[in-house]
Amino acid sequence: MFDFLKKKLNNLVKKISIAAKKREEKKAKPSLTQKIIKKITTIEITEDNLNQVFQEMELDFLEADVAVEVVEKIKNDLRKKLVGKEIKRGKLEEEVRKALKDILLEALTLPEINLEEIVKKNKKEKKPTLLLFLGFNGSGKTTTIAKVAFWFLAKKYSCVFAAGDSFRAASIEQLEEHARRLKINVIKHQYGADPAAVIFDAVRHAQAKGIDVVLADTAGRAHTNKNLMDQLEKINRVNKPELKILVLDSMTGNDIISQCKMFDQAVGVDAIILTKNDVSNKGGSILSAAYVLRKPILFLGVGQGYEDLEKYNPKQIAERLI
Ligand SMILES: Nc1nc2c(ncn2[C@@H]2O[C@H](COP(=O)(O)OP(=O)(O)OP(=O)(O)O)[C@@H](O)[C@H]2O)c(=O)[nH]1
Ligand SMILES: [Mg+2]
Repeated sequence: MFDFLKKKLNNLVKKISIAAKKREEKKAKPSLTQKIIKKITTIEITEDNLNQVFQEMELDFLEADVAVEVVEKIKNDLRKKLVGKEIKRGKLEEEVRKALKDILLEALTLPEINLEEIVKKNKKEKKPTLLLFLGFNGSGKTTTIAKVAFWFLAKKYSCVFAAGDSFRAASIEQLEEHARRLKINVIKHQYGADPAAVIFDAVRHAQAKGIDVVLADTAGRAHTNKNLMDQLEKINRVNKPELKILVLDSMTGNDIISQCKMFDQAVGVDAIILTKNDVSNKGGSILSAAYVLRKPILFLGVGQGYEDLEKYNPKQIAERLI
């Protein structure tokens, strides 16, 4: 995971260090002894060094799916942390690496949502928690719903699915198959039915049976599907979900930014789950999603199995990246 971006970031560290060293070698003319010693043992990174390196690496960042905004942030923060600072020659690479790691961690640190606490609190008030999953076609909504249910079941919370995708062929059967394996119920209507009503029924069912979590599937949609976007707005208005969770496919690269903005405008996005991190490998989309969108990321999807769901952990990601 993230190997591609990791390689690029390590290159960045090396290049900044090399650029700074090269300039020092050119510049070093003997002056006072003290000065010479200082020159030999310390080094200074200049604005030019950074500009040159970032110019060289522009394509690398794009290739790794790092959004332009993020590249700008990294550059500006590195400037603040490094330019003009005298660094011991032998520590150059280490210092650059440390600065970059701090910057990444800051970019990756997001407001947090404690999913379990929310469910626990609602349970005390005898209220089921409705989680609505939305996103583009094929982003991984249905699979993620099953994974999140598995996560709740492991914590001894009860779950029910709402078959809110009555649009795509075989979508209900897909959800039913997951339900069968996880041994939980699905509340469904026929294909073509109003998803707002299906989800409403599922919540009523959960209330009657004392079920803790309602996980509502929805059809994949894009902003060009006016009818489907209106439908989503109705689902939201009728059911007032506790959380609207946007499922984003990390393979789609920087597209996830416009996708999020679009769903956020339409119904408001409370949190994000980023899927397919096991296949995307590039790593940049997670950095872009975190830094540009500033929405809580609940989990990362890292495979097709139910257990392939990782809690989002910015520290761990920063460690992995550099
Ligand atoms: N490798 C990998 N595959 C995933 C992950 N999440 C989902 N998938 C796969 O992505 C494909 C699409 O997943 P679905 O869950 O059907 O996506 P969806 O968003 O519900 O699709 P629509 O309902 O058609 O919009 C399936 O083959 C899933 O197995 C993940 O984290 N890693
Ligand atoms: Mg689906």
